[in-house]
Amino acid sequence: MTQNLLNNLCERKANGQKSFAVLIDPDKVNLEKFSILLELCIKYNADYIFVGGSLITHYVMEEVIAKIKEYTNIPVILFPGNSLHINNQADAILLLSLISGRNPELLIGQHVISAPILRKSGLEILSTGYMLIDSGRQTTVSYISNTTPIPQDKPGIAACTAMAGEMLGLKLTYLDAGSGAMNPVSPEMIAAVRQSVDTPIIVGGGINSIRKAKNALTAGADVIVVGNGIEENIDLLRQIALTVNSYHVAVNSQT
Ligand code: 1GP
Repeated sequence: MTQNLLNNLCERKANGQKSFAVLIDPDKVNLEKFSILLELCIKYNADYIFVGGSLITHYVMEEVIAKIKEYTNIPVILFPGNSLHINNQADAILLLSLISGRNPELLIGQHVISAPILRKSGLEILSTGYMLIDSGRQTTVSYISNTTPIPQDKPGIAACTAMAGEMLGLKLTYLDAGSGAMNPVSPEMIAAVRQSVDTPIIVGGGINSIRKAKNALTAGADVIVVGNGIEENIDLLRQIALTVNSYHVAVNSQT
């Protein structure tokens, strides 16, 4: 199975290059206006398009991915809530093990059910230590996953959890405050995780301003994921893309 995206993520991390993933929740897509969003993703060089969510009620995943593929070659990475969200039109899947929680279904159960389907799918498998971080109020993902997020003021727990995930062989670490989070993952927590693992670190949940994006990137996030903020203000896509790009320029000018 190819590991192009994983290799690319690791290379970017090694070069200090930051990435921007636009998260598309199929439930919230207006297929008629979708082309505008996709054109902005192309214009501002979004690095990845994540598709998914913890609860999908409108089964338009197929149409959403087909439309993305019609417009652009930006890699489409599934961000699934469960095994029903596997779709082999995408390029890759974040195979999430919810290591911050103690729900065996989301640590290994769904993975066992999905393994033969994934093997046949041709999707690149991105094994990911997925950690939910408390954001000040309960999010859909913590309710649906039936897990307790890591307290936001306990960076040490996050660091040890990420370390354990890396020791178990997980290739990426994803710190998520949950979609529409009141507070994003704190810079202190991102920095603590950064010091404890070598995997690329993905950070998302509640990043809805340039300031919050900068905080995450400066603290050590390699990829930032933005969904809700762009749904509310489509211009945020441009703002975040330019912010991420400015880190790239800063790195290049040092060399
Ligand atoms: C949620 O990390 C993602 O799982 C993105 O969150 O929708 O709040 O940007 P937002």
